[in-house]
Amino acid sequence: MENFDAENFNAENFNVEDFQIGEKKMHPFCDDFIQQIQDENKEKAFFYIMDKLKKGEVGVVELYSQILAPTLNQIIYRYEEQALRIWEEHVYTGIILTIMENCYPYVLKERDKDYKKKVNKSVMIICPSKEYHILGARMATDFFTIANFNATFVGNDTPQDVIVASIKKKDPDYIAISVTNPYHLVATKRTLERIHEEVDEPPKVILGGNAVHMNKVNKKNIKYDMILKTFDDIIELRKKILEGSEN
Ligand code: B12
Repeated sequence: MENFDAENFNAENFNVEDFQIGEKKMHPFCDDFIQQIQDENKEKAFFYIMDKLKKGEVGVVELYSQILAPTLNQIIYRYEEQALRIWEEHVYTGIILTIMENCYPYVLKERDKDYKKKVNKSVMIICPSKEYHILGARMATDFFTIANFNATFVGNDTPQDVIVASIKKKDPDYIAISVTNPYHLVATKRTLERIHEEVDEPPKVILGGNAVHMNKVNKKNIKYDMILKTFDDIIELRKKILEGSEN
């Protein structure tokens, strides 16, 4: 794909081979977990992971980054196979969302154990309009919570008016936008332009998600302050805020 450009977007430039598919090295629990979700065995997959969390054999950050995300991101298909694969994606996402909802007590436990000192910064996490891929944003929200930010997930497919209105009302310090499909960088760009036009003191803008990390995607026309990818990037931001070197 030649220089995907949010402004001069051409759908014909996109090839599935260009899509980044996440972590290369698989976690040792992945084989079992992938098999369970491919069998669509929600009960087995759920208790497999919950048991590992309960016994302390895996933590939330490791679970999200090295097991759940790569399990989904290893799915890669061509346009022609789409109809067959969408069903699987919905079923797998459902299983993973159930697991993530049940991770909340562990999220708070990890926050209180490792990052007790509050950051005193609020972050609103959204996906742009028409972006239905929700899991990256949900994981990022839990990562910010563990890092002891005041983090709120607003939604996937969030309309521009809703984003602008909630920023005016809630006045967050940061807005984090998770974009999976590069098509949605156009909506992201327009949303950020509107925020800068309509909000007196706009929040700092964090971009994340696979669309943002694709090598050939040109982001120069998008108004953002930083790109973050991993939990460690969020911890780096936390460190800078607590040291006073991030204004
Ligand atoms: C699940 C899935 C779906 C589900 C989503 C369900 C849901 N509610 O989320 C459904 C079935 C709805 C779906 C729909 C579609 N999908 Co889909 N989908 C996927 C799949 C299999 C997994 C994506 C995912 O959830 N990964 C897990 C998350 C957790 O990983 P992640 O996003 O990388 O997040 C990690 C990091 O990136 C980071 N992160 C993410 N965001 C942020 C933000 C910040 C601030 C930070 C710090 C970190 C961070 O944190 C996470 C943990 O490490 C991918 C496969 C792939 N290879 O990517 C295809 C994929 C993304 N989909 C694709 C396509 C084409 C579509 C559809 C267009 C298909 C169709 N015609 O319907 C639609 C588009 C819908 C839309 N308008 O958005 C393509 C995209 C290629 C392209 N052209 O862009 C892919 C790559 C599949 C393929 N063809 O190979 N999809």
